[in-house]
Amino acid sequence: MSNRDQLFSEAYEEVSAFAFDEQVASVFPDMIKRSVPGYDTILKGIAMYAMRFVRPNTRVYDLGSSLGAVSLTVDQAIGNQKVNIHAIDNSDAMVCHFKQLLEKQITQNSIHTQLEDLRQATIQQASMVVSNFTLQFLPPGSRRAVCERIYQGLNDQGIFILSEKVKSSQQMIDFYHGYKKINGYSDIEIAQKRQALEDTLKPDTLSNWELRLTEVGFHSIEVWFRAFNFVSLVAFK
Ligand code: GEK
Repeated sequence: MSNRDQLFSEAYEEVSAFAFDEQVASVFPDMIKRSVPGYDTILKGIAMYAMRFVRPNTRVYDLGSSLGAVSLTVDQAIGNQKVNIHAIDNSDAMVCHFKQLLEKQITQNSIHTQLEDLRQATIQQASMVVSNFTLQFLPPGSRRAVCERIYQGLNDQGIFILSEKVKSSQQMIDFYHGYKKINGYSDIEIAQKRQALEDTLKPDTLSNWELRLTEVGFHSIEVWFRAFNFVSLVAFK
């Protein structure tokens, strides 16, 4: 059982910028499940795409792996295919927690944890690259170059799954806050988390993402999941 996320339950005079530190890592499974609408469904969708598109003896990249939910899901879904799964995250706390989890797991393929900024990571021989709610944390100016590197690192017929919080109408944002309330977050928690993320998470519009993916070369891009201002896209090389 993971610890309950209560990081913003106390009223602060000043809210510090959100960081993926030890405190966040220790409540992360609860935080992401209660904050990202459809998180479990998205993981199931990723499993389905992995079963269909991951090829034996290739690589899979999990960019911004946190505690490795995507890596573990893909590993389970594909069975032993001699695939190298690269779980990349630049948070020391996240990588440490994921390594501890891996010590207690039997995996069927190799999962390599990498403490690295994904902007510097080498991506090659990949049949699948997944960024499940990570590129939203990069400075907007660096997002296109990352998409280009992902495209270049994919094998022909490889796929990129990109999940993002997207810029949307105030009404959609209000609905999303209602969803967080239903999941047990108070108004103060919702308001303070929003403030903490203000400079850290800069959402792009869905059409900007679609344009960027088309411009770097992906030939078919589709939204396969959406709930409020949270989307997941699949892009084919
Ligand atoms: C999941 N995918 O459970 N380089 C590498 N990692 C980064 C970078 C960067 N430049 N910037 C942020 N991160 C996961 C959830 S969480 C999403 C992903 C969220 C990492 C950061 O340390 C964190 O672990 C992850 O991206 C984003 O399916 O918390 O909303």
